[in-house]
Amino acid sequence: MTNRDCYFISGSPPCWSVMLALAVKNLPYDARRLNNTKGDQKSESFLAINPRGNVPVLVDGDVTVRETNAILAYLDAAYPDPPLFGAGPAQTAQIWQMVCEAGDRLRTPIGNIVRPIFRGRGAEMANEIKEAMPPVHQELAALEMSLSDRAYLCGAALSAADIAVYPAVMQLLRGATRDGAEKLGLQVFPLDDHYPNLAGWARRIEAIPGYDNAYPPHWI
Ligand SMILES: N[C@@H](CCC(=O)N[C@@H](CS)C(=O)NCC(=O)O)C(=O)O
Repeated sequence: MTNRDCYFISGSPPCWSVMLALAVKNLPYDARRLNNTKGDQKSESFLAINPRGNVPVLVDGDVTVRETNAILAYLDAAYPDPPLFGAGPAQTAQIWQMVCEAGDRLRTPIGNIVRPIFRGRGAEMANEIKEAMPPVHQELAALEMSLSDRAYLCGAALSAADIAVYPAVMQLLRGATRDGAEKLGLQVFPLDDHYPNLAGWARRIEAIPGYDNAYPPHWI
């Protein structure tokens, strides 16, 4: 039992980002899993914590924060070591830029690609899925290139950019390994074959102490 609760839905990339940030900062927390299918996030008790009825939500003592990026910013301000948003204005801006773009250009489109696959509607939605992939590949190729001369997306140190991007990439990989997904030609799995630098980067993230606690429980 800690004085810090992280409310999450298993497999949600934004929740995973927050839990990775807690791991990087070595902050103990109680992972409060909500069952999306049962609508736990719309229950009266949870709406009292977050009237918007979504996750992630961090309750840190007296402070309650919703919205992934707000939580990352809060954690970095409250617990600066190690920093998630770099050192100095230029690096901070570069990291924020990638965090914002990760949401728009990876998390949202990847969510749209994998949702039908997870729901067993991959074949039915094959055309839409195939059309949605090229912009995602374009983003992945840019990340792959940037990782040719650095360990992490914004430099030598892990930052919020890595934490924002990683869960979306993992969600895409999981989608690519679901039954029937091989017919969709997603061209991402295994990651080593398609994006070797990203595969190495993913392994570095997976070595973070506390990584296992953040891993989506229903994926185990
Ligand atoms: N902009 C929000 C989006 C959060 C979000 O989309 N959460 C989803 C899980 S990935 C959720 O709570 N879905 C359940 C619902 O809205 O009922 C953030 O970044 O925190």
